[in-house]
This record gives sequence, C-alpha cells and structure tokens, in this order.
Amino acid sequence: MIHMASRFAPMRESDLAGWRLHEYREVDSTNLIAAAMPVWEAVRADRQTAGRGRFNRSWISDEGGLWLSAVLPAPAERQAVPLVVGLAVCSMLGSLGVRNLRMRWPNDILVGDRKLAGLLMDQFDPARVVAGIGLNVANHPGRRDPSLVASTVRLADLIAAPPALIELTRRVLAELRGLSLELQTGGFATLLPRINGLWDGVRQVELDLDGTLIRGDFLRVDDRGRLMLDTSGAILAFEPGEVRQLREI
Ligand code: BT5
Repeated sequence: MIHMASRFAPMRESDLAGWRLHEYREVDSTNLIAAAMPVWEAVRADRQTAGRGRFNRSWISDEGGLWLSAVLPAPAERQAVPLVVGLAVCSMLGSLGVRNLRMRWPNDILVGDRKLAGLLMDQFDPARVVAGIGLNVANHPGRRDPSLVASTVRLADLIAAPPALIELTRRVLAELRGLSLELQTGGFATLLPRINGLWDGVRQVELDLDGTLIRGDFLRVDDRGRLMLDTSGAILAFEPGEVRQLREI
C-alpha cells in the first residue's frame, strides 16, 4: 500500500546533503511513505509500527534507531542498488570508527555474527528505487523480540558516543548521493571491487531457494550483482530474489 495522501504528518522538513528530508515521529514503514516521493527525497522516522524486512519479515524499529528511506534514481544496472547502498552504509560506519564490519549477502551489515543494520529495496516504478536502511543505534530490539538479543548489535555498543540520528542521517545520505552518482557515471564495475571487499572472505553457506536447500562456498558477487556459489563441482549464480534466506554454516 503506497500512501498517496499520507495519513502521517511530518514533524520537520529540511535540506540535507543534497536531499530533501521529511522527518516523522511515527509511521508504519518509511519505505511506504517514500514510495510517493521523487528522487533525492528521504524519510526518517523515530519509530515504525510495521517496519518491514525482505519477504514480508518484520523489522523491529523502536525509538533510538535509524529508520531511513531514500529515493534513488533507478540505474541501468538495477541489481547494483542494494550493494551500493550497503557500501554507502559501511563507508559511513567505517568513518565513525566501527571495526570488523562486514556484509552478508544480499542485505545485512554485521559486526562479527551480529546484525547491526538491514537494507530493503523497493521499486514501485521503473524510474525510482526506495532504499530502506535500518540501523540499530541506541534502541533495544531485543526487548521487543528476545530472540534478537544474541543476534543483534547496536552502534552504541561499538563506539563511545554515536552521533545524533540527524547527523547519522546526513552522513548516510551524503555517501548515498556520492555513490549513486558514481554508479551512474562509472557503472557498477567501478564499485564492484569495493563491494567485494565487504564480505570478509569466502564463507560456507546454505541457501534456501524457497524450500530447496543448497550448500556451498559464497565467493563474491559477479558484475551483474549475482551471488557466486562454489558447490565443489560447479560455480552457480543466484539473483537476490531467488534466495529466501542465506545461512552461514
Ligand atoms: C532486513 O530484512 O534486514 C531489511 C530491514 C530493513 C529495515 C528498514 S528500516 C527503514 C525501512 N523501512 C522499512 O519498513 N524497512 C526498511 P531481512 O533480511 O528480511 O531481516 C529481517 C530479520 O531481521 C527479522 O526476521 C529478524 O530476525 C531480524 N530483525 C528484526 N528486527 C531487527 C533489528 N532491529 N535489528 C537486527 N535484526 C532484526
């Protein structure tokens, strides 16, 4: 459901790092609010009541975390978008001094084995992509869902004094704008080596292909943004939409 005339009222609007930012106290999902916006506009909310993950999984979005959606121009190489957004978030976190960051294909940002951030791309029309970014900062996802206590981490656990949410927003949006323009001018190939540096090496994984499980070594992504899996015999390539879940084993 896209909100054409939103039932949510923004608390603040501002120009930030080349973006128009709309901030809300509470929305259902920032991706759904951003769905009706033009490119280079972004939505941040203090809380989401129906934060979404991939395949309709839910995303805990309690107060104190960064819940942000940015509307990007859809590039010719559309499959590059989630990876470039991941690169933007990792660059921003690296510049804050977060160490041992890695990406888990296709859309998780981890420190060690704990999830710090998740990304969700929605394409509501051919010209624009809504890039949703959820980053645990000083919120408490484990209070809402105890199963997350052991599997998540927050920026406040990693660096002494995390910047305010608006400053984190500014930094992410600035990275996103820069890398999106780089993607448009230089193409995915120019960003691929940096993206392939984010996986922290080869890992044994099990892919859930909507019920069918397949094991192998995750190698990297190829120049079409597909996961390359070494199944000791063959190298197979998978699109993000084909893989319901990637589990490290
Ligand atoms: C994701 O999905 O990781 C994408 C999350 C994207 C959230 C952003 S917030 C702004 C924008 N608006 C939205 O509505 N969404 C985006 P997925 O890979 O499917 O992971 C979902 C799983 O992560 C859940 O099933 C939980 O196990 C776990 N999870 C839920 N809340 C979490 C949290 N706050 N921190 C870490 N893990 C969480």
